[in-house]
Amino acid sequence: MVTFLPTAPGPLADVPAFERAIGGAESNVACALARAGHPTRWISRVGADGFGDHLVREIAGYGVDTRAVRRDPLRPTGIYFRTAGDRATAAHEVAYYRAGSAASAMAPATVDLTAVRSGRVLHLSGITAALSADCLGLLRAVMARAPHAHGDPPAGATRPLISFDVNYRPHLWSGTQGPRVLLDLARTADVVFVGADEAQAAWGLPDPRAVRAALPEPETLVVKLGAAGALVFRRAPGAADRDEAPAGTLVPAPTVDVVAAVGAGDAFAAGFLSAALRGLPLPTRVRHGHLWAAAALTVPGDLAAPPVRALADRLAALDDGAWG
Ligand code: KDG
Repeated sequence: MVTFLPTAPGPLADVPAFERAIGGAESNVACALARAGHPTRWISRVGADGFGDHLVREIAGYGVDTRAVRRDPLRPTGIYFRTAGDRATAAHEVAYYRAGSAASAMAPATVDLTAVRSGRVLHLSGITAALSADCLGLLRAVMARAPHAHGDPPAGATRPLISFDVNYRPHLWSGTQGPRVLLDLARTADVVFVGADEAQAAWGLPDPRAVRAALPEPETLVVKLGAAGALVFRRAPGAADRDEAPAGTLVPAPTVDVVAAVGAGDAFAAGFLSAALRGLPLPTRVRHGHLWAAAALTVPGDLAAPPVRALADRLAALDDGAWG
């Protein structure tokens, strides 16, 4: 999506002008990973319009392969506007203009499924599921298969590790089915990211243990706790229903001065997946997630340059006492 960022704080009704930037959960993840040197492809649909040109050019500029992006002559590129939000609560207003967008016409018949299945990791978002029945059908089609064996992205994969960010956006769901649909999708993923606040809002689950109890299937479940870090659950290899640490492992996050929270979840997912692709241990994956999120939290837009790898590796190697 093309994103319009406010040039001044305040409610949407009072913002005098907006600056164009790029956003969208999956493309944010792709851009961050590409910028960190991972070969990355973004698969989507945009309009055959100037916004579509801009989006494809910008995303390709990060080093993302955009050759599987289709241009739709009949539907426009989705856009959205947002306010700067409240620094203390991170609350912000959002106005979406994406009903009937080119992306909402994604379906098994309109995307390149060979491309979808070709990577080591396939990252998906619950936002896409909310866009249309076709989009939901696409997610169901690409996620419907047995979970991956060991939670690591396979080299020379025959099928990708499926990573799913729940990204519950209540405004995008009509009716009440959204939370149920998201839970069912999450159950078929290998790695799931969800905020504790989202899990409470969508599913009424009061704490991370309850989230794990409701979502035992994914081999790795990361429940994000905002400034307090993240609690990660991972099934012991070969154990169908037992976690290595039943209470989860708390991985604290560094303290940062938040400028804008939008995009931080995507940066977290990208940092985590980058470390997973490098074969780093699970807590280190979460720490890379935190570090990449910290970079995104301290800029107004969705996207920040991820931390330089050597520095992130050094920080991730510090013991827990240096964190949080
Ligand atoms: O995660 C960031 C996204 O929320 C943002 O870029 C826009 O995809 C978006 C959405 O629908 O909220």
